[in-house]
Amino acid sequence: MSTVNTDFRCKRDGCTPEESGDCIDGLPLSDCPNRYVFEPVDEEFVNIDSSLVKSFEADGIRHHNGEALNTTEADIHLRKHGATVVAFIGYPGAGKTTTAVMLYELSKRRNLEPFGFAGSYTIRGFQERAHMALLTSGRRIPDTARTTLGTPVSFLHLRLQKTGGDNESIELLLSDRSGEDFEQCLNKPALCETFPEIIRANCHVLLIDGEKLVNSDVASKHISDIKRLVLALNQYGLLSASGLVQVVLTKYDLVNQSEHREKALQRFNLIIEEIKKRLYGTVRITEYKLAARPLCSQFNLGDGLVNLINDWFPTKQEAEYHLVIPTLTTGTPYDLLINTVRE
Ligand SMILES: Nc1nc2c(ncn2[C@@H]2O[C@H](COP(=O)(O)OP(=O)(O)OP(=O)(O)O)[C@@H](O)[C@H]2O)c(=O)[nH]1
Ligand SMILES: [Mg+2]
Repeated sequence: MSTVNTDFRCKRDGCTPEESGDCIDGLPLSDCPNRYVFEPVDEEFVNIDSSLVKSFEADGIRHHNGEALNTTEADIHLRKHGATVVAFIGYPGAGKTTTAVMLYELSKRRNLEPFGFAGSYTIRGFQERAHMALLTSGRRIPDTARTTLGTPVSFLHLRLQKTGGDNESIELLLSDRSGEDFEQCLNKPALCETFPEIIRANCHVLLIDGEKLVNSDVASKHISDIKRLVLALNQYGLLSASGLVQVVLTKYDLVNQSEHREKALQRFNLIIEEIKKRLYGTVRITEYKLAARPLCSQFNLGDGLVNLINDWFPTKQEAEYHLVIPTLTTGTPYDLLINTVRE
């Protein structure tokens, strides 16, 4: 039986909720944006996590504390436990970080049926990224902090479990990289070959910014930039290496309520066609529309996320075997006799 262990710590100097049980700002602990869960979420994770921490120490790497993993830590995790690496690819503001955060937030709130939250080593990493979307940030409109240029790629860990039926679970490492890094690849295509998450990915998620596709002033440039990025990645065989490319139209709520909706969808289809042409036969390509954090009530939070997750689960191949007995015209009498026996 697993038990939830919620030993909260605070990032603020002088605030010690673990001793006093109170927040220095007088907030309920559940609303404090600076808190993080010090211990892993359940007993099963305590065991796994402590070995993870030990190995980090053995390698002289910082003690793991719930923050997003750097590349070395992600590699250690992959070697020890394995995971499906999901590489989010997209230009600044496309919605990469928001997508990762919403996977965590919605699974935790049981709003991602049939997938439920089953643990994370990087709760603090998620919470830091989610902060600007929460009421406690003081914002009226939820937002996500920019992943600024120069920030090295990081990885957020999430374990999801399918509810009902077979209770299958999946370990995910979700990449978080600044969109500017992808812009730099346009002038220096070889750069994308140095992105560890792109090389290790089991799935590449290419995010197309819906907000840009509805705006005819910027749509053409966005489309052209996407095509050039796909060319650069393809030049080094990086996209086909993962076996799955998901092309995702983000901020679908904005697309849907725009008077240029149809035009934007046509533009998205053109991008898909181009990608399919480029990658034909080398990789499985799926396409989705996503409203990870819609601003209008016609959409539910995370509309479209479940489709992405479904693709990340390994597909079960149901093989059918048929016994084929060729009809013999020559052979020994025994050959001819057994050849008369059919299924
Ligand atoms: N309306 C709407 N806004 C969204 C949606 N998803 C993300 N956004 C907003 O789009 C903006 C950019 O999202 P991010 O997740 O920071 O984008 P990013 O790709 O990580 O950008 P960089 O970190 O700059 O590379 C934020 O203000 C989000 O709140 C959505 O589904 N609908
Ligand atoms: Mg970001």
